[in-house]
Amino acid sequence: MADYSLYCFVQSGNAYKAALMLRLTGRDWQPVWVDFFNGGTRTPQYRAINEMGEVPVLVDHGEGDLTLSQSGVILHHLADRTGRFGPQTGAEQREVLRWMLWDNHKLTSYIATYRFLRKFAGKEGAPETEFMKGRALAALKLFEGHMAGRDWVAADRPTIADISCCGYLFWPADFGADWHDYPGIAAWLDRIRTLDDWAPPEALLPSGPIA
Ligand SMILES: N[C@@H](CCC(=O)N[C@@H](CS)C(=O)NCC(=O)O)C(=O)O
Repeated sequence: MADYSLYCFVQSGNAYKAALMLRLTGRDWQPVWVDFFNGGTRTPQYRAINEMGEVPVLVDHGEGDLTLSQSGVILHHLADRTGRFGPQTGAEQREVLRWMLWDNHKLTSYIATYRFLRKFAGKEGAPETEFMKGRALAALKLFEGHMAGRDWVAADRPTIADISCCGYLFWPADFGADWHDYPGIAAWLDRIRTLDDWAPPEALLPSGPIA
């Protein structure tokens, strides 16, 4: 058995955050595919694993099958376990947390929901989709302002804040973004691609039939 199991599916940028961290830190892990598009996160069996009914879930077999949900918690746990990509000072800790909270609330959540409505739910142009589009584009604009003129999100090196914020951003076509309009984000994504052992979501996460 691998050291870690990750409940995941390839369309999930939140799962990609955990998978990318496992990959960049050279962990021995195995994916457990969740049939999200057919209600796989809503079954009693899955709710017993994660009462929040969400992917990703990480099981750390080396810690007595410690079972973690929320990508931010998973990233912090792996940073603690590996000594990689974590904050090193109190100021960095606050900055990493600040951007991860912002990512979870404003960047990933709006982009993921907009992408879901547009790409998977067939609701392009619907009022709720347009609302989410506005929120997503506002978050990207703000993030571009932050990334312009700096290399990494929260420190002078890549941290779990970068891994969190990039979760959905390797799929710009899915949410109608053109990175030429966001040169700071584009250059940062290129920097992430150059990290040792970086791989895109499709190379790390399992897929299955959507419907
Ligand atoms: N804040 C959570 C978000 C997780 C999340 O929304 N996961 C989606 C898949 S990408 C999910 O499982 N949604 C199931 C649902 O909302 O019913 C995290 O970072 O782990």
